[in-house]
Amino acid sequence: MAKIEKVLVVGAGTMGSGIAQAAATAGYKTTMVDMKQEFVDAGFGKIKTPLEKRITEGKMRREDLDRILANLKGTTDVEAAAREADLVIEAVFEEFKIKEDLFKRIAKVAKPTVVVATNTSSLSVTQLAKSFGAPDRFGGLHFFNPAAVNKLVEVVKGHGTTPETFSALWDFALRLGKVPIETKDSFGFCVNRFFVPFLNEACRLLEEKVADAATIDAATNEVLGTTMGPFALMNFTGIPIGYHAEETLHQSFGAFYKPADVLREMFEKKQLFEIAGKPDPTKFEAVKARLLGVLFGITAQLVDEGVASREATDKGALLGLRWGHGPFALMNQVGTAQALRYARALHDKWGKAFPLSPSLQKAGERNEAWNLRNVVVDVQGHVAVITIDRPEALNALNPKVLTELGEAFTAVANNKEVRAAVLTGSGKAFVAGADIKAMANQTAMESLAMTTLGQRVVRHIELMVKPVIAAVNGFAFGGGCELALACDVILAAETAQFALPEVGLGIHPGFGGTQRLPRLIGPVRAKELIFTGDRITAQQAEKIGLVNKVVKDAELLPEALRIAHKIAEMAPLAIGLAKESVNRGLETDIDSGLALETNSVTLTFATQDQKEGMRAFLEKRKANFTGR
Ligand code: DAK
Repeated sequence: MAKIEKVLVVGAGTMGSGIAQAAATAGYKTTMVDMKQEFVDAGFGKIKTPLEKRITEGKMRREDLDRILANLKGTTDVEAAAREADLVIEAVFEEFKIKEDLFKRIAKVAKPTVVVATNTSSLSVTQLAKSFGAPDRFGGLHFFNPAAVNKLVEVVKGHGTTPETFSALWDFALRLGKVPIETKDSFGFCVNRFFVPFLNEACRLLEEKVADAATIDAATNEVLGTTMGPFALMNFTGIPIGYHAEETLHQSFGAFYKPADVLREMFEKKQLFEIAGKPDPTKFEAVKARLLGVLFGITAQLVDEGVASREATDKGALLGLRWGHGPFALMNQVGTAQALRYARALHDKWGKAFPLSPSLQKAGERNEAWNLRNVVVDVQGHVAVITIDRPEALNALNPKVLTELGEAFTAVANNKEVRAAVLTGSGKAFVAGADIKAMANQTAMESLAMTTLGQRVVRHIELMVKPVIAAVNGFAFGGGCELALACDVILAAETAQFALPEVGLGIHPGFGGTQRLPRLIGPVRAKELIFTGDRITAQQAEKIGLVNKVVKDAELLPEALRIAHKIAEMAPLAIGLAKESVNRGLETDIDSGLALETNSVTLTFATQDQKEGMRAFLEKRKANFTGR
């Protein structure tokens, strides 16, 4: 798959200009195309006006805007632009025929390696791929408004999308600083599938006079931690968007998704909802029961259908919709038994049109919480990759993440197949530190509990027999830097940054930073970093010996895996003993260290691997170590 350098965004409207801005900001040579020059100019205006305002407010430097604009071109000649592009993102009017014609035109002129993505929110990616003619190089990139700012991107696999195309689109989203979630090619993908009927149900509550709009908005804000309820939001984004989206879902998923009469009326009369008034809290419970019933019922269904995972669905709500809670985390809060009752009430009313999710039924009948993971373990042969996956908070370490990290490393330690591990983060951070929100109001005793938990995990990584490679993919701040310091090898991506900013928060490093950093880079350098809280680049970190080496962003994981697999080919017991000798030896005087080494190396002679290693050398063949 060719490297993506030149990006073409077709459509200079709200979404197209936002996507073009995001691509140009990330350093891609980006062309924005539209049918008429005035549309292209308007697209540039949409990009420049808010950024000029930020400059006036002192929130952005002019040179940063100049840099973005230097990466951005506008044209009306789609063919000429398509000839050059490595990636084409279509963001034109949401009509199949218009998109179909466009993809046919692009297919005629584009490079044979071009990757094409549609930003459709309601059409089938698989059907659109047919009009391009090479479904293997076609997928969906569904951005959320405002596309330049909103962190979420749904990366959609059409039936023909190859794994290479999917990962090219996924990596592109990452380079834009977005949090991608994988979704199946199903109408509404993940987020609109539950969000649009959620808005529609709010309309039904209004027309059934269960509550007025102000009350429904206030009840929603209370339960979801939002600042705009359904009606305020629909007024803000425009009624037609919600209406059309609901109508598309209606055609695919049946009666439950039929647009509410009041929504259709507002759409036809081009009116906005009346949202003024004093909310009536006595009606909150009735409103919540219905809205949560829709939310819980549909999100559980879409996960059962394989549209997205539970974790991805929660990320969709947190990042795409800026809710305070994901639906599955919220189900855990109210209890899955209660969540099932809410969903069942709708099922009883609608029958087959609102099917009851089997997984929700199963969990709810036992009132079992969903197991939502923030740490993912992927075992690839003798190597385990442990990924901290909480990108919405830059992988900040809260008690849940620390507990799961502990469990992950225990599982790796106990897995006889695994000989080395790689630790990394998802999104643009390795780990941006201990969770400040979780710590802000902690008492000293609560802080002690978190320190104990965190230090136990970090020490476990340091002491475990199997080597651990930190693949630092982005911010490694505070507790994140300390986590990396406990690893045996530290690789950094070019764009990674390191810092110990704790003193700026009125605390100091608490996961071993005051101890391990001076041992690694010397006390004066460590004190400078700890006392100033300064951020340093990956290159500076390499210079002071904080990291082993810096590699290109795209090569970070492959390089970490290469080293891990190489280690995994060596004698595991000898490596474990060597790791212990180095670590313990650093904490003692040279004579004690050498004594430790003597005992340790002597022990290797009691292993079968020593016999195998030396025999293999003499027999001029590769050793086959078994870890015995
Ligand atoms: N904790 C909680 N949330 C965090 C976070 C953190 N450390 N870092 C980032 N986030 C959240 C942000 O609040 C934001 O959430 P929303 O506002 O969207 O809800 C989201 O992640 C995205 O972050 P930004 O919008 O800020 O992203 P930017 O790219 O603009 O900035 C940044 C990235 C890394 C420069 C910035 O997020 C930042 O400065 N973050 C804080 C970094 C930091 O100060 N880290 C050190 C944390 S203190 C102890 C044990 C351990 C420790 C101390 C004591 N004992 C238990 C006593 C260790 C302490 C630390 O690590």
